[in-house]
Amino acid sequence: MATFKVESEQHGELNCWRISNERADLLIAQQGAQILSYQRIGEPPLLWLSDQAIFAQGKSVRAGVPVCWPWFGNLQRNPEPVQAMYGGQQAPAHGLARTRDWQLLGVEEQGASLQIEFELPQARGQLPGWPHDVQLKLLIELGDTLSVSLTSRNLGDSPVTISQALHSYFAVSDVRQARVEGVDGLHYIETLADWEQRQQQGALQFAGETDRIYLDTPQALSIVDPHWARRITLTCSGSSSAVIWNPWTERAKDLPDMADDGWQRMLCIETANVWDDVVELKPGASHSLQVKIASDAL
Ligand code: TA6
Repeated sequence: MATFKVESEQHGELNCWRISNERADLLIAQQGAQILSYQRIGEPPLLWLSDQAIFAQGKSVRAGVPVCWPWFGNLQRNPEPVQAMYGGQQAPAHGLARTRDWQLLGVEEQGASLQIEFELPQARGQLPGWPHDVQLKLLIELGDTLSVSLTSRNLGDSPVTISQALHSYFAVSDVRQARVEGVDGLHYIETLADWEQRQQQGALQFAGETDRIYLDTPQALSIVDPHWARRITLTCSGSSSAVIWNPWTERAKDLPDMADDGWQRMLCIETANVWDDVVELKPGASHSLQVKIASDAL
């Protein structure tokens, strides 16, 4: 007996699927295999979908969980082995996977959860400027929690080095009231101050534009949202780095797909393999980057 409902939806130029049951509602786009929204029934949204999101081919949606692969951010800021993998002209920010159509391999119930699996066929040697042979799959599991797992398997005969992230946008009542726990004492790269290395004191509270790479991260990080009386917990594996981002007032004004005050209702914690945490895949090797997202009342 199917307990999940799966419906096709069109959002602008993008093919999407809405998957729902009595506990949660999930919207996924074929482009980028990108989760666009996730809400547990009776709670505010867990993942944030911008009010001014643009649903266009070739453009990542400002929402949910964009998959950054086979590099994160500006390629020029990546370690040399990641840069050396790319032979194209202009390297798009956050790689090549988030703006391409993935193939839906299957939707299957496993006990009380639903597994949705995607593959990016072009990763097998057909990405422009990136001629390596990697099987790239994304497994989304919807149950009591939401789990997202990105697996890269090197099918070629030479090593492949990647950086990557599950660039998750979380919904909060007001970022100025929220805090991120689990970062106390960690070293981080302050990308807004010449990529200087600093050390975090206490929980992270937001008081301005934030764009940091946290290093040697623990398995669990959480977002405490006092107004919504909610804690969102991220449990990560295959990762020891995380990027935390909020554009704040001025950067948000420059983003055409974010309302001028949209920054107040979101923050990104991006489960990542970046900086000195990039992944080298020997021929035949595979790596999975995973985040499980849960929420509890405070
Ligand atoms: O992860 C942080 C970051 O790299 C920021 O520097 C900011 O640019 C953000 O991602 C969003 O990037 P995008 O290309 O999606 O506009």
